[in-house]
Amino acid sequence: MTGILPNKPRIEDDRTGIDIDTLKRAFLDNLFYIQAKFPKVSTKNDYYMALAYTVRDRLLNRWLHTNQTYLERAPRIVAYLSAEFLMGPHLGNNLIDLGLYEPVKQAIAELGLDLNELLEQEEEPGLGNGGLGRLAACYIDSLATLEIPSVAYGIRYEYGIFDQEIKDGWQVEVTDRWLRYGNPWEVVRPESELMVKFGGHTETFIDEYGVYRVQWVPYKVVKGVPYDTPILGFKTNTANTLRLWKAEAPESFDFAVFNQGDYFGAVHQKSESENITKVLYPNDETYQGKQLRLEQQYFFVSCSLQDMIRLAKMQGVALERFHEHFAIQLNDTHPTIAIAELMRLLLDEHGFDWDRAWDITTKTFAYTNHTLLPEALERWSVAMLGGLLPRHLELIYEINSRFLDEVRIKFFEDPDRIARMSIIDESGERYVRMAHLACVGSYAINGVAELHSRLLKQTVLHDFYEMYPEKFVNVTNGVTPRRFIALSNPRLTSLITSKIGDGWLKNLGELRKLESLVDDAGFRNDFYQVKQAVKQDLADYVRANHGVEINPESIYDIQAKRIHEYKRQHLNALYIITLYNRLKANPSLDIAPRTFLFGGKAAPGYYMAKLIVKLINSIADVTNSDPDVGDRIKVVFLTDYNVKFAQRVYPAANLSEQISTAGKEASGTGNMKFSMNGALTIGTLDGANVEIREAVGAENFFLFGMTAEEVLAKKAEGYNPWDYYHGNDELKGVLDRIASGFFSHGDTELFKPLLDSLLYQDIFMVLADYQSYVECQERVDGAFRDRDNWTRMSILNAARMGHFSSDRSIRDYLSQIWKAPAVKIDVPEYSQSNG
Ligand code: Z57
Repeated sequence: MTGILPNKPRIEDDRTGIDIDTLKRAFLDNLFYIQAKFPKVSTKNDYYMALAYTVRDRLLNRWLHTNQTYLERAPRIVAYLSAEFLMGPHLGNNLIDLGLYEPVKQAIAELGLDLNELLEQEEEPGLGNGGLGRLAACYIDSLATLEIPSVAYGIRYEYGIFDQEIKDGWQVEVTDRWLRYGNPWEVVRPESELMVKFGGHTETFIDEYGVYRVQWVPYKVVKGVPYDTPILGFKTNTANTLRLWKAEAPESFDFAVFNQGDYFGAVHQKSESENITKVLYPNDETYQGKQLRLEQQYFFVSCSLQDMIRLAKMQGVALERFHEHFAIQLNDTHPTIAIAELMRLLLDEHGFDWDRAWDITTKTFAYTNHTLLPEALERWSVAMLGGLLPRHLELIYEINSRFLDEVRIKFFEDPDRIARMSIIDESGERYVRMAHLACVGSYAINGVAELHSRLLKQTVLHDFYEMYPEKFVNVTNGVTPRRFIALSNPRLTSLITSKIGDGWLKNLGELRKLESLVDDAGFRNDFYQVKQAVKQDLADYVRANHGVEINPESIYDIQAKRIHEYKRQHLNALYIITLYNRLKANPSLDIAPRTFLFGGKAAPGYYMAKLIVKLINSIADVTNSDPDVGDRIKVVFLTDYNVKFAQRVYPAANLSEQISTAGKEASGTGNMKFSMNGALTIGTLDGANVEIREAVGAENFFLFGMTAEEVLAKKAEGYNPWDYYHGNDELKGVLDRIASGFFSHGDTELFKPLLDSLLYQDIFMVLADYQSYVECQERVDGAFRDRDNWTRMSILNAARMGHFSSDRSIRDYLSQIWKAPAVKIDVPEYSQSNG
């Protein structure tokens, strides 16, 4: 549809201009013409929306030119498939990326408003649970910043991760209605809808060339509608796309035909279709096996692959060369059904033969593993998968049978290995092991930190490593410094920039230039003052939202992450009780005052995690009001930890708690965000902690606990937590204190499940690491009293974290896995050429 229309519309200056007066005029214009409000009757949200549209207008040039360039030049594209994108608020980030933060702040101030208050209005898209979803968000930020042609595909959940409330110390979940006031950052593309089939059966037939073919006769068809959000690069013209799919009922599937006069049946079928993208499953690291979840996965995967094939065709790229055109990254096994789906599309819909289709498929996909925890590994019952995706089950069987033939040839006379490696688990009820399918169907398999990648090869994927050693690589996770330093910590950002210029935000290695300043007493003082100011901000927030007074002079000791037994929030809690018991025994004990802050959500069905939340709140009730404790210990459970709130938390920390059982945390990424903002870490040799410690220097890191090898050895020799309980009076005193009902108004039953789990199983070896942790915390206490030396260590942490930028991670993916070159985007000056 080009015809005689000019390719470029006339763009009003008010939609592109960035001088203060134009920004003010544009803001008022959007308030009037989009929000339909005068300032007199406007709410804060109206102002937020007017500003969001003002910023959106200013990024559209970049976005449309990027899309047009990709369409014309058909470059190699990285497609990042993820069931979760935990984006956090867009407005502030887009202002930073466009370089508009300061002028917009001024324009808004001149209108008598406060930019921070408007930023606070944005309801964040919480379309993820935790680390995995947030990693995807950091990666698409870096892909755009590095000018890599890419597209991110996912699900537009109507309800993201639940909002957390705390009632009587317990977590209560509230629906996240993030779309309630509209979403100014997305553009719906109804003209690009696609159809996805479910259920039914397959039929065979001989086609016009006499070739044996299969066709899938579905039970139902669901429509996928794409919603696009621009993802800006930092100070580049590149604006890539996050394309999220919403499920709807297809009106073309005429209900009247199928449900003669059955109005209610038709409406029911409509709501059933829309159910697919209704809500994000709120479990992090536990697999549930729910059919709706498989429907979500297949739905977004099928839409995305069809979309890529459509684009390739539009660009005249032959499907034989699909793998040259796209590198598809599978973010965990959640999108792994894509391997069977691409086979189906190539075989059944595009007439390829098996060998060619398999060759293309296995040159297209790469798989990232994010966990070794057995409870997180996805396995779909054969009955369920076959009921929902009958053709895919046939294809998976065929893939498996060919794969097992190869295993037999490579490792002849090892039948155990066949059973262990089979994509189908046949030890009881039959299951499809998605990680095995991912390994067989991908050309690269990566873990997310060096230790994790090594353990993957040694344990969970050992057989696959022996089969395909060349597929295995490591890519250590990283985080975006744009959101987690520039946007979160403007004070630190100005201080750094005043010393080393502003190149570091694109090239985080430049932070190393701060190292030499560590001997400059003036700089140390400035750095200290920044930390104190940010701590004061958090104190104000905590007073306003929790009614608790916390002391900015105290150690801000923070553990912020999903609540999970392997992350051991309860080990932290045991230390708080240890200190409490010591203070009760010796009220004049001299300790560095500490504020223990916790933030994080528990999966709604994870009983033990919810009990840990209750325990922390119960301890807080006691310690925060006991006059013997005074100001020396404060405990606060920060409600509803999310990306928006995390941005307040990371900059304010002195001490970052990274205390998972060694070998259990694949990488961790919060550990990086804290350290970049000058927190010291207390941590085990787990995940990326190992590499962080190497980078910042062992003398600037508080290490404790068993190593992953020691954990495995202890487990093998038969771990008995009772030995630790009976062998350590202080530990016994802590556990007995909980058991006595001291923190539960005399109720000795409340925390019994938690105590029993520690004393009778303790699979995460909390008791075994307790003493080492307590001693390490004593070193922290001592170190904090030397304020100037603490500041030195803090500076060195920030200065040496350059390696953990997600830009470095993406460069690693590019050189080892994707091999997709950057493409520069030209954006002609609209206001001039249209003048
Ligand atoms: C999730 O957030 C992670 C792994 C999973 O298997 C699932 Br499901 C959710 C996390 C890991 O626990 C972190 O250690 C890691 O840093 C993060 O994924 C990103 O790789």
